[in-house]
Amino acid sequence: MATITSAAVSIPSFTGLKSAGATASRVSVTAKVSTSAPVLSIKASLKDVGVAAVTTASALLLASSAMAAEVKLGADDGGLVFSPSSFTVAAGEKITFKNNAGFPHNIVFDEDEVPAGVNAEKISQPEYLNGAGETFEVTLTEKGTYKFYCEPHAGAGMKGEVTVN
Ligand SMILES: [Cu+2]
Repeated sequence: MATITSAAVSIPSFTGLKSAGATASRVSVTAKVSTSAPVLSIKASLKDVGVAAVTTASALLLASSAMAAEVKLGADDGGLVFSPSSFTVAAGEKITFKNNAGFPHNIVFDEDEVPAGVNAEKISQPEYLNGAGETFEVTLTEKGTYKFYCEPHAGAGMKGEVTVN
């Protein structure tokens, strides 16, 4: 099942954030969340997204338990990348993203870079994975190409692509 980080919303403290120009607006929203009153409602909606991902994974787990793909968040050498950054899975195959180095990380599927009809929000993990070994699991059922990125490190090149066939 997907692991939902207990520290659901936190302010990134690393300097890499500064280079994530394309995602700056989203990051600033996150920062507000942790310091102002609307925290609970926004936090709740983020959790709903996580729950949706869990549900999706659960429903398909029985049919696909023999298949799995694991993607490291951060390379063994500490590089801010998904490893592998480009891979292929079968429809219904479980994909596990696992914190490895350089965290926190998150996994955001680009709404413009997923197959038609797929809700990118429902398959993303916007909450940061903060601890070593924390995981996020997702199962993709629509065939096609999906692109995703880590918000804090997209500017440093932490982007990935998965083909479902
Ligand atoms: Cu990252």
